[in-house]
Amino acid sequence: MSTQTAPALSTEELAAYERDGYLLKRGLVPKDWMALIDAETKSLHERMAEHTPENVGVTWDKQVPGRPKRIRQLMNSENVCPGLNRLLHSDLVLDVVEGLFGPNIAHFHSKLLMKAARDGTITPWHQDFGYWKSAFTEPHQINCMLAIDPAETTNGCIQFVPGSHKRGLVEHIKKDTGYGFGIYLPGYFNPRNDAVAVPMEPGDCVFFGSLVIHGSDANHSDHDRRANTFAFNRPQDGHHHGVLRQQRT
Ligand SMILES: O=C(O)CCC(=O)C(=O)O
Repeated sequence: MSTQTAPALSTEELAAYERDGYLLKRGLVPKDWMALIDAETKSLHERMAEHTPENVGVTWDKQVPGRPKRIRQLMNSENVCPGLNRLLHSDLVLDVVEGLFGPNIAHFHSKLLMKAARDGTITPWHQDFGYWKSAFTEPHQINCMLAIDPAETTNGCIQFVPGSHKRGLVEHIKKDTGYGFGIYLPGYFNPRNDAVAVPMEPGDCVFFGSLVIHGSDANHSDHDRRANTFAFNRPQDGHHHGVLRQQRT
């Protein structure tokens, strides 16, 4: 149970999440926690290329000849980064999730989205429920995406289509991209004038549901764009890696 006395979210924040389908919480994670996460996720490309533990799942980015091997996505990131594991179980994150999602919270999965400098590829427009509909009957999931590096448009910060969660699930295309993210909306990552880029600083977290349309550009810069997404669902929906909070009945 939460030990906080002040509510994690204001009325304005709750209204913004309901309206837009996402909510940015700036500076949620303290600097010393971020220093640990930064250190533990440094040189991860090289370490995983040398040896990938069995309890994680790595998808490699498209490798351009002459360029290094780069991780695009690492599933079960809590197993390689104790700092992320601490954050996943913390009131810092769970109080916000509870405020937006309700008191019954399970850990669906955690993943690092590495998007390396120069090599990190596009995440085409999609709704997460386009991926998850085979596992769940209802789009009742929530993500918390943590910025580890500063993220802006030049290095592929996340972009959302505000309010798109209200229009329900759209038909997705299924097509191998060679680097994961093989389920996406028609048009792949064509520019959209209804999308809003969300630049983030290390320690900022953006919370979003599984129906809001989002995507992100390739990393065209010399700066990595490491991020980690924790995904949560309801214990009663199954397909989870442990119950994190449950309301007493
Ligand atoms: O890496 C990104 O910017 C986006 C990741 C994403 O859209 C997802 O994991 O659903």
